[in-house]
Amino acid sequence: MKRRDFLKSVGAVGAISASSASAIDLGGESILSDDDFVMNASHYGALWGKEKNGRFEILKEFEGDKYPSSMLQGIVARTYDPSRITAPCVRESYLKKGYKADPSLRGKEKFVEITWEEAYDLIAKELKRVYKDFGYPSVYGGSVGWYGVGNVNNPQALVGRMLQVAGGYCKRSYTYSAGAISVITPHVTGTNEAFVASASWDNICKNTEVFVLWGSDMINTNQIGEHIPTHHQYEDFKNLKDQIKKRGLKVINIDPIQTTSADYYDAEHIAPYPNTDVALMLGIAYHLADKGLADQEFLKKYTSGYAQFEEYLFGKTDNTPKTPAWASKICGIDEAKIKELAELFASKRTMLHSGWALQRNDHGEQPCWMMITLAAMLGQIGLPGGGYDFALHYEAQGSKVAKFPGLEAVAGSVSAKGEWSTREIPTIPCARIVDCIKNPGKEIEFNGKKIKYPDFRMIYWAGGNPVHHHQDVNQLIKALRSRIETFVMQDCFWTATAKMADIVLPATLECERNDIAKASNGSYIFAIKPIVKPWCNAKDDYEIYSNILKRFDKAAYDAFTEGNEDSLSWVKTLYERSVARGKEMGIDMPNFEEFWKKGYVEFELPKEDDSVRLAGFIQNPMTNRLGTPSGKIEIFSRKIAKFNYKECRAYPSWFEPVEWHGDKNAKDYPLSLVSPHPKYRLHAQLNNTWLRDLEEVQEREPAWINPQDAKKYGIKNGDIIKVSSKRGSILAGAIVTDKIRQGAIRIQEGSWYDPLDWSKNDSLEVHGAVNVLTVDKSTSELAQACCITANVKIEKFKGVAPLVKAFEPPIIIKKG
Ligand SMILES: Nc1nc2c(c(=O)[nH]1)N[C@H]1C(S)=C(S)[C@@H](COP(=O)(O)OP(=O)(O)OC[C@H]3O[C@@H](n4cnc5c(=O)[nH]c(N)nc54)[C@H](O)[C@@H]3O)O[C@H]1N2
Ligand SMILES: Nc1nc2c(c(=O)[nH]1)N[C@H]1C(S)=C(S)[C@@H](COP(=O)(O)OP(=O)(O)OC[C@H]3O[C@@H](n4cnc5c(=O)[nH]c(N)nc54)[C@H](O)[C@@H]3O)O[C@H]1N2
Ligand SMILES: [Mo]
Repeated sequence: MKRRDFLKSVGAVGAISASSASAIDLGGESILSDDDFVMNASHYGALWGKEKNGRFEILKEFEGDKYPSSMLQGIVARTYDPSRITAPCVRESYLKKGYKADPSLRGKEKFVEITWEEAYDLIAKELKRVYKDFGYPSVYGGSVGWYGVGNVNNPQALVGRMLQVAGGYCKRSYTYSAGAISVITPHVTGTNEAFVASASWDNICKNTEVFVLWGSDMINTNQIGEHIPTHHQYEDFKNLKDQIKKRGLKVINIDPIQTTSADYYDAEHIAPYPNTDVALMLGIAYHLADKGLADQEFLKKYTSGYAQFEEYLFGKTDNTPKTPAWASKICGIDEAKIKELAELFASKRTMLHSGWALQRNDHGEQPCWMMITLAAMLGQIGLPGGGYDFALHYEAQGSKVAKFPGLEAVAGSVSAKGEWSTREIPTIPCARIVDCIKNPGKEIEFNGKKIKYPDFRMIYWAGGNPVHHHQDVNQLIKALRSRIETFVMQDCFWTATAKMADIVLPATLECERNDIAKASNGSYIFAIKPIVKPWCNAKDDYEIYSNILKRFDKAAYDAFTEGNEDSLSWVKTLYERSVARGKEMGIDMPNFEEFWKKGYVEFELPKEDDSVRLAGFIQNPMTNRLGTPSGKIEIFSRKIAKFNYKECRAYPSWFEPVEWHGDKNAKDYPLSLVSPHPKYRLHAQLNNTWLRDLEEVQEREPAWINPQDAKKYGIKNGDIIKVSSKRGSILAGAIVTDKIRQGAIRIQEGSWYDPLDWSKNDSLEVHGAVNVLTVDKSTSELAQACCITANVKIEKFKGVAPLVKAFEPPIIIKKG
């Protein structure tokens, strides 16, 4: 398949051809030499950028990028979007009254521009006050979320590094991405399964007979990278597709949505109700056990506790056998189909691959545990092309990795010893933030331990946008309008979170700074060179923190900087450490000057990678014991049994979600929400560019609904609809499509929050910010991870559609 055809199949061709036209075919003839372009990089890929008349105007895809993402094309536009923050700003009454300003006015007031020196003074003074009055755990520096790329200017690592030496802080544990899987799977297999593929793509392409996309749209989610994507994995995706014709590989998509990946593989679509997968898995497991299809030898040799689980499966513990008929009522898939799946999986080499959406739901620990259990019953774990996987959808996992010396990053804590060395840094599970703000001193369970919430008074958030990413946004806004005395936000744009802050600091974008980054698969180290000067008064994150620390002890400043005055100095230090490590590994690298001039160093990828992660354990489970108490796969966990939790038993099991199609509120709120990751954005990033025109309906985030539901609620394709849950309402644009199952609704996360009236709590949201609808509950006492779910109702919006103002900055009183 040619690249262009591929892009067409993932729906990106329009954007790519438009960009190529502006980048190289200027009037049919190139007027720019390659020398005019500067190397830079982003979450969407590496790029060559060109400045014209002082502005970043032209962008070329990096030639080593195998399948450039259309998102790359938003980078120029975002640089000059009016939503850019142009100077440090302070909320009007905060400037007058400081921490005594009325918190309930957040998001309702004007801002006043101040100088950087004033901003640094203000923050340093306030940190010192909070340390003195309340103690350091009252400073929350636990920003969670994304930011730009670059191993120096990672605002989150750096905010922790700064606060550590300034006097201490409370940080967060885990993420919204993989909170439940990261806590449960170490109990089950001894490994955090979220970030390591179970087998290489080469191995899967050779051996797998049935490939199951169980809540994974890997062709969408691999577009971006935590590090720089080179999209080599799209060659693997293509290879997998070739196996359909070559070897009769079957691809099955188990997802309420017929996804981009399902379309690409022409997969069989099995569409359960959202948040009911554990029941479906149990129904399959029951049929395997009942028909003697479960691999007893495997279970005996490699797992522990299957017998206890089987009692539950057969209903001996609760009088409810988890038969296919039982499962069918919950998940909405025919009983016959459930049996067919069980028999198919047992008779073929089957890879059960899941992304992370299942574990981002209520009791998200269970689908991970249950999928591993199901794979164990099939007896194919550790065999070529079989078993389970939770990582192939992310960061080029499973794809070949280059022999590469690594690239260090400026760490989130300092290495120098000082008065900070003995200070304990408390943590809270990131998604419990609102519970924590509202209930200081409350004790919660967390993975067998107890955590006592600190009394937050000051929040310093850098990288991330909680008003888009956190569930039940109306509650978050109310919490931020209550106890918090000072809220500092450091971002490049006037996101809704920045609008809610007291002190807002403008950070540079990658195209405006010096930095360094690696490719996700280790195939390159990239120079991030400034294409243009920082927009208005923006500064590098590193520079901002260093300057704040100049207001503290010299020892703190020195520990933070390690003698590096600016980003470029760190870039050199980090590169030279790679060169030194390369030497030890026999990898020759150019010196810094040559690297910087050329813009990248390339590292060779191996021709083949035929690895299977658990093969060693399967060959010899005695010498290659897993890191669990029994050394085996734990289907029953004695350790979890001891925790005695209500929402996580000692074996994988079905719990009714807080909201779902089968609960008693479903009459009033009949549709189950799925809010996957967007196709033309990285969360809320790039929503402030023309990329949104590729998807929006009447300027609102699209909401996919099934034709049967559309008919029932009197909605037509293209209508503006009001979507409401028990927590709030948003407007969205209806797309009526049979790519979604009846009874479900799909609204992507990341549309910029836009309340009709900022001065009110619980305002109608008019742009489609889906987290106004979702519920703020934790998955269970075990992981305390986010649970992104909601039951909603829909109606056609009548009247004049409110203007979308999400991308307008607040009113700002300028200096002078
Ligand atoms: N409903 C629903 N909600 C979800 C999810 C879901 O699936 N459904 N997914 C969850 C998941 S997995 C995640 S990871 C979160 C993501 O949520 P976030 O990570 O909070 O979302 P982003 O929009 O990527 O926010 C990153 C912010 O960093 C800023 N930024 C970029 N570069 C820089 C920089 O160099 N310096 C500074 N200081 N700032 C910078 C950007 O402008 C942007 O505002 O959302 C979670 N929320
Ligand atoms: N384009 C793009 N790529 C991204 C990101 C982005 O914002 N944009 N974000 C990155 C980040 S931070 C992360 S954490 C990863 C996230 O990676 P994932 O968590 O895997 O991605 P999602 O899009 O949330 O969900 C994947 C699929 O699960 C389906 N799904 C949702 N609920 C259910 C359910 O109850 N049952 C079943 N069977 N399926 C369900 C969704 O319809 C979707 O097709 O993606 C990364 N990649
Ligand atoms: Mo994520």
